[in-house]
Amino acid sequence: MADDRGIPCLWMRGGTSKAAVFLASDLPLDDTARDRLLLRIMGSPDPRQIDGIGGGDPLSSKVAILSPPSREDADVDYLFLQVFVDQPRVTAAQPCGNILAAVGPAALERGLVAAQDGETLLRIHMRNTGEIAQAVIQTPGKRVSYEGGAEIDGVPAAHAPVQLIFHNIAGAVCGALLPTGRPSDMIDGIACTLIDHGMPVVLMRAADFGLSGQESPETLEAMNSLKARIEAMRLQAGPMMGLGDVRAQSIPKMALLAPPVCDGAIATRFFIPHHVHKGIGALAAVSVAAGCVIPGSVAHPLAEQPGSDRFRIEHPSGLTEILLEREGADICAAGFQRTARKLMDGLVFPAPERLA
Ligand code: NQM
Repeated sequence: MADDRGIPCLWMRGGTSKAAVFLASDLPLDDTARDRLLLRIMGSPDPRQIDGIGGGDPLSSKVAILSPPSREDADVDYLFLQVFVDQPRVTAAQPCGNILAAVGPAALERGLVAAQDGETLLRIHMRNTGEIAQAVIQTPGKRVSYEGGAEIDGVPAAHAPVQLIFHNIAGAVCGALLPTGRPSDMIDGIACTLIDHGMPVVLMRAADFGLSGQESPETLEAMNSLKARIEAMRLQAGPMMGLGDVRAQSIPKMALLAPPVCDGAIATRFFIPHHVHKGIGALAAVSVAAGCVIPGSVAHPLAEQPGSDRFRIEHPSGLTEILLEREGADICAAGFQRTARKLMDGLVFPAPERLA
């Protein structure tokens, strides 16, 4: 794999994030060698990622690796990697629902899956957690179409919808929906709900930090003592959630919650974990929605319960609608609609190896 010949790469928007999408066969087999190469491709570590294709933001410093299915009940395997912007670190410990929206179109573009005329249903094996997601991609004339009328907050203009549905993703990362077995725990004197419905999240009341929960990401980003306090809580939450020492991890995510103000179910501000999200992660929003229906959780008394199975989660860019299908107290399916777009298809040239 000679770097000077370039490496085939699709640069895709998935939901409100962007990722470099590769075929596993175009990358080194060895994980350490692969991660070192990805750091050079994205331009990390560097706050601006100026010598790579990363955008200097965790939301545009993401990688998806696709390969033929390793399970009979899947059509494609998807491994998500978060490439840290300002640290020489790549992690497979967190999943990503936004980039998941780009996986179906990318798998079709690369010929890993044959398109049907009209819509194509793909079963995506999410290798980070071992779960299957079902994706419906618009494929008129057996070609991926990115054009359509679906709008998501945080992305200008309308595009083709990508529907994503999950079954049994409670405890996908931590092994249990409520990893401590309790709907609420105290950390540093603050009530928290430690939850995993696809993404490990610590739910907290914004009011307990003297905040309204309507602050802008920039305002929160500038509050250094708040950030240090939340990070100290996160380091305690990690072992409580069975995640071990999370100092070098991008999970759990930390959510400040408040009553809704835009006709949604609940308002959120997310630390992911060292930057404030400009919107919300898709699976993180599923975990918040799940928290809203659990009596005794931090979210439950703040939430306006919708009269349907659609939970509109408020965030700094607008609203993200989450479907929660329930049978009694159990959540049997969850889903959301995103859009995705091919931005560039070509060869990427990694920066030179850095001297230690
Ligand atoms: O929660 C950002 C994003 C995400 C994650 C992050 C995501 C999800 O917006 O499913 O999509 O929390 O690191 O891409």
